[in-house]
Amino acid sequence: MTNFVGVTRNGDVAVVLLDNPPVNALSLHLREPLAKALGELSDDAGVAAIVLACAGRTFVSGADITEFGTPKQLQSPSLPDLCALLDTIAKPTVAAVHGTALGGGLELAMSCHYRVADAGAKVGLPEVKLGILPGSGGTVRLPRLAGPEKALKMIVSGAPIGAQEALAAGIVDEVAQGDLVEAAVAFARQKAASGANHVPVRNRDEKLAAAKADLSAFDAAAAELKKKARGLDAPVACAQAVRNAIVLPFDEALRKEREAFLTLVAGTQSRAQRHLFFAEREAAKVPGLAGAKSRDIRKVGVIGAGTMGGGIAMSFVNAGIPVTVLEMTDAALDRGFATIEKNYSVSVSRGSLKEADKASRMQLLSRTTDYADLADCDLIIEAVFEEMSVKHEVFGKLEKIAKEGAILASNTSYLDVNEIAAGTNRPADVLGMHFFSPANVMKLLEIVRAEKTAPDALAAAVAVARKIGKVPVVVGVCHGFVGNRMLGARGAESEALLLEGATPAQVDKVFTDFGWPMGPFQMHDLAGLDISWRNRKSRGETAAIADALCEQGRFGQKTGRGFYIYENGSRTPVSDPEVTTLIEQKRRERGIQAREIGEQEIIERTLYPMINEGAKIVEEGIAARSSDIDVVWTNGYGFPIGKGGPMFWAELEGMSKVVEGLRRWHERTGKPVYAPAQSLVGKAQAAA
Ligand code: 3H9
Repeated sequence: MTNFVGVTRNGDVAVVLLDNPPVNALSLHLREPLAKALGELSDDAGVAAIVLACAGRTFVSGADITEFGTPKQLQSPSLPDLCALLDTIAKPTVAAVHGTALGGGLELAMSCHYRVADAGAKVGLPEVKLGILPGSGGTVRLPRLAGPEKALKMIVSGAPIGAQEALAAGIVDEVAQGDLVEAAVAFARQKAASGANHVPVRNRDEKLAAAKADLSAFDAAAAELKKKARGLDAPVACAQAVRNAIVLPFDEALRKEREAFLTLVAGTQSRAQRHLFFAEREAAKVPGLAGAKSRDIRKVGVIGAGTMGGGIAMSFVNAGIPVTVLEMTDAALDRGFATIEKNYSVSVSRGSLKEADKASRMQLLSRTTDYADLADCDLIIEAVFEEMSVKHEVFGKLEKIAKEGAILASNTSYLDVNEIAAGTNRPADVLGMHFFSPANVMKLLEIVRAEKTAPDALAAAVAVARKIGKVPVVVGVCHGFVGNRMLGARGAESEALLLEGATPAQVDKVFTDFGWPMGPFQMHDLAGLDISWRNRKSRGETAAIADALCEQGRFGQKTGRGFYIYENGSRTPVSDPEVTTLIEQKRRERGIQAREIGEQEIIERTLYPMINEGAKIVEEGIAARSSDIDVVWTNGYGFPIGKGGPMFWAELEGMSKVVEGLRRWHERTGKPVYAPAQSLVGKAQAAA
């Protein structure tokens, strides 16, 4: 008996209880006593069956990720050693699963003969999200339990499934009603008494037979999933490993899985994705908020039923929080509600939402044109026109009707939240909640802490963001906050590249080759060129090419023309000779001679200014840490997760190289975006 593993007896059934808070990860200090306990119980003639259960809030949620890349990860007994040991135990072994059995946790459970799950339990192999594949038999055991196609889907997506679905798939043998451990003990006792032969999962090949005979359906499904891999190695390796499970003997497939795991875990993509896993959790730790009280948010008001307001409202009702949407007119409400309805109907027709769930979500939505109807809301978010005078008008109305302690939030993407707060008589209740479009889909939520925001209001905003499935990052007040301020630094130079000789398609290709879903010009076209045009005008700024396109009414995809042409509502960008002519004209006006622009230059002149701006943002305290910036960019702007976000990528690239590049471009152009931030210079010196 140790602190981490306890063994108790319930008659002739032994219950092994793992206790390694917070999530029972399989750290070496847990694996050692677990192997010892299993060895002893296996040899103990007085034990008829073994139940493996966990203390605390969850079953084992995986290998201990903090051990990856350290000697502890491989130290014996490793997780594969434990699974192999379970394979050799003749008496029935039963995993009692509550909370989440993820990754190595599910691999351990699948190495038992049977699994009994709590009704609320979830099981999954999320390794792909960490840039790896299951490395302890997950890819060879799951297909044997659930069939290869179900296993493929679960392993390549990494998404967990609930207990009932796991039961139907054959991953779980029983869903317990009542006390889980008691149910697992009863199940184990009954299996032991049955005298049946307990076949380890490794020897259960029945569900592989059909795919073994004809691989075409499996290969087609794998090809479909691999298409979405977008430069990531892990999904491809996952699909290959499941295929190996079908075509190779168990031990051979297991050996190949281990080999692939060790290669991936040592690679930069997995390092980057592990960095993001911890960065997201770190971002939830807001300086000055430890132990702060929070406010309850039970009802939300949203002002504006346009694309943004509608998406925000959906985010809350999706999580079961009722929302009242306010608009100026009934016609605007009709339009907004029709769009929400349509969005849910699309999900129903795709099979991702049940009709009944759609109905219950719609029921949580109410509508009004009267501010007084927002009086019972705990949080009111405005998503109205981006202009300070309009914001002041809205907040002026809100301060009159909102109940005491209600949080008043602006969804502004650029404006000064201190100024918005100063216009009210309750600045402590005011903060920014900057959603990203489409708000019901995008994970990122920048929560803007203004000078006078009360800690309990901020804590409540962070908590509700997590509740609705967003990844919150608390940021300070500056123009554009973290994401859009850095986007501005990138954008200025993208246009300069065109003036000096590059084409939109050439720049965008460098971005998609890097792993972005789209390049800056495709993104402008998608977001609408008019939005940044209006923003530039409000700040007295210009952008020669983008301004000229807007003057011609070319606002991007919504008008069918922008930096590219979009024929007949298509979303595929096609290069437009008229844009080439326009760029040439702007060049001539400025007396610029076009020159050859290479890939490295495009990277240096777009990504380096972003990194530089990011470093300045941290220096100014707008972001609490540079990993918060990585969370913003990977969750809100499509920065490739396999590169870990701009600040992590800068470390991979080498700080000296980045600073040298910034200095070089600063000398050549004199532009402030290239003047290296002090903290980058310091890091480069430390690395030299
Ligand atoms: C694997 O298993 C590989 C194997 O196939 C092969 C091996 C040979 N390790 O998320 P939370 C920490 S790969 C270490 O806020 P929740 C986390 O950092 C693994 N630490 O809680 C946080 O620390 P702190 C496959 C971990 O309730 C604290 O626990 N498994 C691990 O919102 C609480 O976490 C996964 O990928 C870990 N595995 O969500 C599952 N997991 O408090 C990863 C968590 O200092 N985990 N921590 O910030 C999760 O998805 C969620 O943590 C979980 C709980 C759903 C379990």
